[in-house]
Amino acid sequence: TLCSKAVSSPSASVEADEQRGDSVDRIGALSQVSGVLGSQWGDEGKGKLVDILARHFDVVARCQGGANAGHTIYNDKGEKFALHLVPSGILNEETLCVIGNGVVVHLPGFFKEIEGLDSKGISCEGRILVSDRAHLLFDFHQVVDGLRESELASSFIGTTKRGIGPCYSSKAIRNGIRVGDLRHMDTFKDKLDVLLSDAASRFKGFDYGPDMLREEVEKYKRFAERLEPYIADTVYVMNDYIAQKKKILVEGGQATMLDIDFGTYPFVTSSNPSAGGICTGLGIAPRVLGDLIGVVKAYTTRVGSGPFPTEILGKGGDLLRFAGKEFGTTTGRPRRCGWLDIVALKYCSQINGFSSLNLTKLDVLSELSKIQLGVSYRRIDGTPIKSFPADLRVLEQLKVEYEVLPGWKCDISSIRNYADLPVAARRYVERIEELVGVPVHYIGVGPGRDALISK
Ligand code: 2SA
Ligand code: GDP
Ligand code: MG
Repeated sequence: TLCSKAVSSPSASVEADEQRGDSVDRIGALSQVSGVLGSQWGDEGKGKLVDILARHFDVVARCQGGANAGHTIYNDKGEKFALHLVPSGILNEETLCVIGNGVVVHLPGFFKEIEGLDSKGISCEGRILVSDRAHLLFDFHQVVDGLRESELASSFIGTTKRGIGPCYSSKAIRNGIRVGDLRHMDTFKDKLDVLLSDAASRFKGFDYGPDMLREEVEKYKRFAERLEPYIADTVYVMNDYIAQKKKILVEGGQATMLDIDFGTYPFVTSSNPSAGGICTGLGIAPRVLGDLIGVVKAYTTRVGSGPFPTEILGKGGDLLRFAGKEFGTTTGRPRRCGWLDIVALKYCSQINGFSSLNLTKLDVLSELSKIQLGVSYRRIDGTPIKSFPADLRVLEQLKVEYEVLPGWKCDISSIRNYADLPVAARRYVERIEELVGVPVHYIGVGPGRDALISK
């Protein structure tokens, strides 16, 4: 059923236009350097928001992660785009996209992504800059990712097998190869040999011989030429843009609960998807950072292994998975589903200092007659837990206390004004604001660009 106040054709209504005006004002007022960060375990809908905001920014930059990210966007014609390494600003022709030093770059995937965009009429030439300081992620990193996962057997992390952990390991152990090294092909072969020999000596299943090295070097000679127009000193470019008062939007990949420092270690990714990653991954100063928008799904999902206190097992979880189409954008894996976890969200908001939240996928909860909010944790002995615990054992055994709120039981996907949402939906939004202490400025009620309510 459609909600009684819902307008049937929102794009044609005067009300919707006015509302869009409001949201443009709010978006237009965002700080010179703003960020969009995942505040759960990823897939909150960051790509959609970045695409919407991009029109109001000169630059959209990625600062961490790599092609493990999957950011889904629908353009005005309803065509679907799944972006991995390319920033979600690419659909807006005026926007320059930057892949910062903190990103790990798999060139075969990068060129494939660019070709895919090109075939859909999106030209990337001259619109993407790749940092000369970014590390190259090779096919072998992906193979090693798979071998490590197999070795872990039942305690596997559930990585995307995109080579992320192994590439950041090469970076940290200091034998990684950077984008800028493509300009010195004379030493490239020896550096790559060190990496491949290392992998071969560590993993029995790793097949390595001189042919592989020769072929890989030949391939990278061609990539080096092809990438040359994209390579830049992005630290200089970013700071120059900042000095010129240009507007920069940072697009986070993954999320704080997957952060290598703050997430549910070791069930995390290998970068810092939280606010700190913006500075280290782009070379910009903390004091230039302004608004940081936390993207929060109206419920919670997680792909891969690891603790998930508010997970709904069985039928309830299946219901959310199908209603929300919760399958990995990169790997197609079914996402685990659960209730919104306020304890985790408060922890995440503390770490990042969100100025506002974008609550997404509120429409997905429309069928439910009751909605639960995980508001506090207790140890099995009953003692309250103050904040999100680091200890995996505590996390696995804790008891979540829930608040139960009434559902609204009607379709809200065509509503564009906050006031037109059913009372129960508004109560849900406002209870989240109250509990987290951060205002919700944007509410997603569908995957499309127009399905955004400004509050
Ligand atoms: P990795 O590959 O080393 O970064 O995996 C480590 C953990 O991080 C999780 N991770 C993600 N979680 C949600 N979404 C991600 N992107 C894709 C998407 C995922 C997909 O948009 O759907 O398609 O499966 C993402 N990338 C990394 C991962 O699940 C591990 O828990
Ligand atoms: P990201 O990794 O944070 O960019 O998120 P993903 O793209 O991996 O997953 C979010 C999914 O939800 C995508 O398929 C989006 O098209 C979709 N989506 C985003 N916002 C909304 C919303 O408000 N409602 C609905 N129904 N879908 C949404
Ligand atoms: Mg995703």
